[in-house]
Amino acid sequence: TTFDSADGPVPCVDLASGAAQACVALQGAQLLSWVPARGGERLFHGTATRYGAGRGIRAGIPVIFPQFADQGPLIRHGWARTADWSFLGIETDSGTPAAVFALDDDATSRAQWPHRYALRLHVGLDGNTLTVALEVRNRGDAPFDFACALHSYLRVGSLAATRLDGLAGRAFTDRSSGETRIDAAASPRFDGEVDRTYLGCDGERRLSDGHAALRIETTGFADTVVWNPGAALAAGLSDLAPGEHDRFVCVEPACVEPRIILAPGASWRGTLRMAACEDAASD
Ligand code: TA6
Repeated sequence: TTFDSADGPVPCVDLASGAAQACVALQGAQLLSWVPARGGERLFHGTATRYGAGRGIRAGIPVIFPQFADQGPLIRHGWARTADWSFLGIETDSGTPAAVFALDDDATSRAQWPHRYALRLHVGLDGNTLTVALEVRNRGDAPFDFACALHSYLRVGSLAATRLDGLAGRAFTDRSSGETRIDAAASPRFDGEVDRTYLGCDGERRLSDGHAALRIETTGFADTVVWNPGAALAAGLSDLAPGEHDRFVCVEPACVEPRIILAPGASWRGTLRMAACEDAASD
């Protein structure tokens, strides 16, 4: 199918399971929409979001590989988010059906990074739960290392009412200042730019905006990046409409530091599971 954007039709795969729905763009295998059985859309999608070959789409869940941001010599956030992935079909072996998308190295990727890899993104819907698993396999004959992330733009009603629990007391690197510190507050305050890489953390996180909440669990991803540009930086982003930074927080399961090292034939898998809850107070 296609998703009708202001920049024209975007080739997508629509997924449905009972009342739950999702839409994955083939460009970047990027989830553009997730509507769980209960409640409405949970992923951010802006009114000024731009689409087009080769450009990162500021919406949904971009897949970041093999470099995080500008932490290395390659193109910012790597090319997995702009490459055209293939849809392999629906797998049912893990119980819940999951759509599988593939991206393997090619001449263009090898010209920038001389490694042979196979990426698979598995997207499963089950009632109020979304499961996204990223798998990286080394299909070459030399080891390589990589960083990766699921750069999830999670929709919120407003930042003032937004809380992100589950990371209190953990050390993070503030990407804007380069400092590593600990915030004793139960939740970061989203009242300006927030760009934090929490290193070596797992467990459950919870994002709530006073009306709806998401329970976020990850396995395999050692780090969590939390990002919102704040009003001042957002004003410089041409693909974000004025005021729309107030409608999302990026909570990104990631492997930033250290990078994952894969021996020939070896693979790594990271999973993000998000469950939609009715409000912050219940379950
Ligand atoms: O994930 C945080 C981050 O690296 C921020 O520093 C911020 O710039 C953001 O990603 C968005 O990056 P992009 O290249 O999509 O504009």
